[in-house]
Amino acid sequence: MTKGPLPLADGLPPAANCRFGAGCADGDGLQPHETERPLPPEIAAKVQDHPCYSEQAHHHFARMHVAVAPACNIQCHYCNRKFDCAAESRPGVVSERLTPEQALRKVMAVAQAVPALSVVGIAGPGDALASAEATFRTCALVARALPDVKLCLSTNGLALPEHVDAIVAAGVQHVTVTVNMIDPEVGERIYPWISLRGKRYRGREASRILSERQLEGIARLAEKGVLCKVNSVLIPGVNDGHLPEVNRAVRALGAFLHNVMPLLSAPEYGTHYGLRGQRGPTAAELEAVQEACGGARIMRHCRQCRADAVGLLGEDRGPEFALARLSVQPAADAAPDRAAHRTVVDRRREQSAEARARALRGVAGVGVGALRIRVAVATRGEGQVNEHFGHAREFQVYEASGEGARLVGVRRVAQYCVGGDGEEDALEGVVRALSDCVAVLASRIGRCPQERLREAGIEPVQEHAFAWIEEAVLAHLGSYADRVARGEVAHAPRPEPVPLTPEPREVREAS
Ligand code: CLF
Ligand code: SF4
Repeated sequence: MTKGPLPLADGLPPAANCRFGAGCADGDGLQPHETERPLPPEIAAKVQDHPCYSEQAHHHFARMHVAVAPACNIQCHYCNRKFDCAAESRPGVVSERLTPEQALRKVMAVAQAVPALSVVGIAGPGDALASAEATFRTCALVARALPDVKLCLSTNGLALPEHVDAIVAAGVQHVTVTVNMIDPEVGERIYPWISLRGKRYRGREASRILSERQLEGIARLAEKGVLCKVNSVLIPGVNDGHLPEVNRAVRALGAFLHNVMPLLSAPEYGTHYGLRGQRGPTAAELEAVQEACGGARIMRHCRQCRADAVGLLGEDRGPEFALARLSVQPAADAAPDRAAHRTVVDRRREQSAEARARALRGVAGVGVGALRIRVAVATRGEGQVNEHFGHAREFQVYEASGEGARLVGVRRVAQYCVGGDGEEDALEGVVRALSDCVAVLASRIGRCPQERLREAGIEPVQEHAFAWIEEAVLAHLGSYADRVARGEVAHAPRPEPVPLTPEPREVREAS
């Protein structure tokens, strides 16, 4: 367990029914450690090792999804579920469907092999509450077998009001509700139909009913002390201008966190939007809406997981735990390993916080003034700059200033170094995806990519290999500011990155 309290942002007053002390306020753009105050201990205990609810935790803790919920009770224009697909990395896709008993076998196998496991989630491939029997049976089995692992559900919210009591009884402490609109006029462009108690509704009426039930469900979850995260899919031209209103509404009802995610609409996904040419947002558009939603706590590290994802967010361990590969002997629990991992993480967090404080003092010494830069980081977890440039499937982009370093987003890229053809294309993709960054920090960067990055005005930096991320980012800010002051570097606005989520060259499985 972390020793220090987790922060809660200062800002707007809390919602009337908010149990989180300062409500969901955030978004002043300043650094958490400077502007936030501690979360109440009972909330801190719920989020400190949940990789989605805490950006800090996502460096250290893993989640797994069990695909026990194939059915859905609504249709979204961005959805096309695939039940036997290993090639697409997006929600709604799985390699195999599981019964609750199979899910438990898989959970036990993962728990034995992955001491970082802290959360078991049910996120489809359909709606967790449209397959409520399987969902709650799975929760009961997992809760009995692994009481120290958190349970998490994701739902579209249509069936939420009548399941809140069952959620509480099952010991589920985290529920994600996807809310893309509160205005049925917007909703009718996202949802062609919903199905409720055997009746199908269409058009605005469908969206009105969906929205009412989502909001009622969120309010009831907050009343019961269940942490509720709202996911919203940003669909340019459909709900981009509307999401700040959604943010205000869900925050007022007590939602803890708001995750604004980009629409994924590649034509090969076969969704209505994909086939109609509806584009997703650029990184700049996504950030603009996240900032406009700045009144609530905003999640910026979502990886838009598959419904059978396993591992750290962004990691790719699902295929290791396919049913056919599991031992016929049930795996024994490894609770002591998880406890030991938590102790190690506590120590890492303390070391990282000390290093960040040191780095901030260093930056103050240099005097960076109003300088604000973006730096990309290659990491495979543990909060360190510890990934080779050529192995990275994503880069975490930090904004650094005299106030600190904050994550502004994660850019997925095609892995550069997989051997064979296509490396140049992959490298160009990385350069485009990181064009707003002045530097990329990695544990190692090959000579070819170094040259290309320099040509593009992105400094390749290896000297912070295995340093804590924020410490490294701030150290780079100090060095950059120093060079700007001496006239060695001309600081100028950087071009916008495009595209936001290119398809990786080699997608096997992801979350
Ligand atoms: Fe899974 Fe969702 Fe729970 Fe996380 S994912 S059910 S809250 S344990 Fe996380 Fe994945 Fe984003 Fe979801 S990164 S898609 S927000
Ligand atoms: Fe697909 Fe989820 Fe929408 Fe159902 S609620 S149609 S599973 S995205």
